[in-house]
Amino acid sequence: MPWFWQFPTVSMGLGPLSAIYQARFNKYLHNRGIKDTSQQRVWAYLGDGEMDEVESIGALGLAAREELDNLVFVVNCNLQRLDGPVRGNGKVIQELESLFRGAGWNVIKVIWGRKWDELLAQDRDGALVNLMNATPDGDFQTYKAESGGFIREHFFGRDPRTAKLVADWSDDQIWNLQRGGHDYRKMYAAYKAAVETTGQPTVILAKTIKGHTLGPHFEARNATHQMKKLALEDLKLFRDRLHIPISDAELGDGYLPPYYHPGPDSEAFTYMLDRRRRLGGSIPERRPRAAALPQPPAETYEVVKRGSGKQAVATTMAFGACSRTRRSAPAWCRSSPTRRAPSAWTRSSPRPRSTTRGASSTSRSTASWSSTIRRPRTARSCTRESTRLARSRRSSPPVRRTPPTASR
Ligand SMILES: Cc1ncc(C[n+]2csc(CCOP(=O)(O)OP(=O)(O)O)c2C)c(N)n1
Repeated sequence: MPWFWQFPTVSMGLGPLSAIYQARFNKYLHNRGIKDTSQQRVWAYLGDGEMDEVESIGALGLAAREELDNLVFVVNCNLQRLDGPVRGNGKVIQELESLFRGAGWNVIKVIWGRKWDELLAQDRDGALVNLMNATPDGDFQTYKAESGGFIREHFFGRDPRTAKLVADWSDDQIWNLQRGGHDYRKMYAAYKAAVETTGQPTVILAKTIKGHTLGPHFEARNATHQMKKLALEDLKLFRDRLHIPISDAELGDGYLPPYYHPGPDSEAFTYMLDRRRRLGGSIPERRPRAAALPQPPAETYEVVKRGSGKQAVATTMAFGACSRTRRSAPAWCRSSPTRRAPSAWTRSSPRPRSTTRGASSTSRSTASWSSTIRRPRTARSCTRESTRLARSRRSSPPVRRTPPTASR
């Protein structure tokens, strides 16, 4: 698979960070007229434990400041990480909400599934909402590792008003009260609201159960992350719960269960293939289209070969000097994407001019180094960048006594 290509996201924290910078780059491409990315969106699917990594939250402010409405985070809040609760004594969803909202994001919480709506509609004095807010994540995890009867007693039973709400309900009905992240209608509504949001990035905080549908030995257990094999009994439950048409005989002892294929003409299969086709293939693929750049002629490097006088030259300075000998290195200058962009960069004067203000005769060489900075006239961010560069040039001492232009 020589062209297989993916972002490196397995180390927790890299996914959120690269998603933000990818979304920002897509905006950049669009704003500079290089590519129409107005219909592209970056979706990052993240864990609630993963949000504790510094990388996960380090660039949230930038995403809001840059108004990245092409970016959606979906945080799978199953309240568990590798081998235990994310916030046993707290509420990670509330915490994440304040974090994202404070950073300027649009926050959508999908906590309760549809079946709770009926109870919430009857909760006139807010007793149920109060109970929901006062129950820490560790308890919610315990409930889903127990049973409907346990939830009746230890959750609803804590307040006579909430106990009354479910008095007519069976334990099974209570057990089947879903969390929002497993209710596809609620999730669809959240996705729709996210893609319709403008001027802000969106985060969807979806409450789920770790090991959902895998049976009582897996769901919401602290060890779920480490459990790699389903016992025959769990396998049968899983099959029944998801209505998978595989017989007991086909399951055998459960060690090597068969794969299920819905058939090449089934609705699910044709839909899946169609989506793949529309995305351009079955796997992420690198499709390089850039033409190979010619090596600049040897004389391009003359300027650095002569040395830098008394001080050691920085790589950046040397590169800048080479780049500036445009007479000898025009090919790669011409093929740089920024020169193709319909922006002010293409309209800058053919000869570089100094942007160093107040360059005295004693700092001639500084002015010369700074002369490579061409100020763009339209792009705000580029103006900021060139000002920053000019400032840093002024504050650092020149490394050459003789301006490179003079030697040409
Ligand atoms: C930086 C880093 N540290 C540790 C790990 C090992 N690791 C893999 S998954 C995981 C727990 C993830 O928990 P969470 O983000 O809540 O996601 P969940 O699996 O519950 O969906 C850990 C610690 C890792 N991948 N990267």
